[in-house]
Amino acid sequence: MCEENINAAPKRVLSCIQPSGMLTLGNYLGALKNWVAMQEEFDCTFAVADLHAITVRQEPAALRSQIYSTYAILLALGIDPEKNTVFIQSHVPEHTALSWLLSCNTQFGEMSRMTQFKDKSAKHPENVNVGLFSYPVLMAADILLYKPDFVPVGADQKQHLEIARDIAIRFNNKYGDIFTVPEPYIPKAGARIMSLQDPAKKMSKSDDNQNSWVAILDSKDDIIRKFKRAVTDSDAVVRMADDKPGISNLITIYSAVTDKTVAEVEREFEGKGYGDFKLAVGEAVADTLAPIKQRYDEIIKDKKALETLYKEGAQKAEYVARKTYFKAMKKVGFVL
Ligand code: AQP
Repeated sequence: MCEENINAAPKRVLSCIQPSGMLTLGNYLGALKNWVAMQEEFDCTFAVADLHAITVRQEPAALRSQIYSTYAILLALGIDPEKNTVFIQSHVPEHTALSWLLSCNTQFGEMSRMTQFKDKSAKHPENVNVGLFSYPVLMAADILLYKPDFVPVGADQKQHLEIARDIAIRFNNKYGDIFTVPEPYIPKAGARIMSLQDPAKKMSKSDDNQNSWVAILDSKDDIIRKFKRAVTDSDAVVRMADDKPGISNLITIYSAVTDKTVAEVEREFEGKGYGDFKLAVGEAVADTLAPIKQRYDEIIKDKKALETLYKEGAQKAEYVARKTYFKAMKKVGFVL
């Protein structure tokens, strides 16, 4: 390795998660497992994106408890709050402040093309609010404040990162060099986990059907029960195939939690029925999640320690966010 690389500062990565429900196995296998790995290689900023959660209706007491529990789960997974910046988005007011500057530099037309807005407004026709519409601008602010080199993205978030990049480039062209234009980071491994009740849809924590998702904090009994009820087909062969989305999803899950290849899984269950397979998936998932739940139970008991950590996290985040925000304000022409 050349000397230049040895001395180079680690690249910066930013990632957020919404406390819009109980974090699921999908969040874990698709994103959080990678967060834990990324902290070894990058300078990471991780946020609990609570402001985003209220784009759909949240019951106040439940929201508060979900924010605590999401933060505690990050710690229980092994994310180190000393090494990284781990904070709650609403504790850093520069997110909403910068989002106003960005909103005034974002066109109505480009926001109208966002597929997530179309999906979520179709799902909640009684609450098509302005926040839901402008959500990607707040997300652009979340990202651009911290000047990350990379933002990990799943397929569903690609469009939002693209708009954040477009906004950054436009702003820089107009006002000068303010924002770093982030690159997408495609993690080495990241499974897309589908609903256990409708394998055509992704597993989502806000799905009203509780049998469709497995929460990271579910008990072993609940996990096994949910897998037993998982929708499959009548073919009774454990094989990955496009016309077997339910079984394929279970194979993906089993392979992700056991680190076995799909071929190994298919071999292991050759000649066995779906009952045996579903039980094995449930048990393997429960075994993977049990130590996380155990650490979580310890962490959540000590609210004072948790408060100290998220406040320190907010201070670290704000130090960076303020600098970017005031630079942008100054360049736009505000009197500071
Ligand atoms: N089913 C999934 N499979 C793989 N990855 C997933 N992620 C979410 N669901 C799956 C990834 O988790 C990260 C954090 O997501 P988020 O909570 O900020 O928002 P989301 O993608 O909208 O997740 P949900 O669970 O579907 O939330 P709701 O129901 O509130 O909309 C992201 O990296 C996401 O890709």
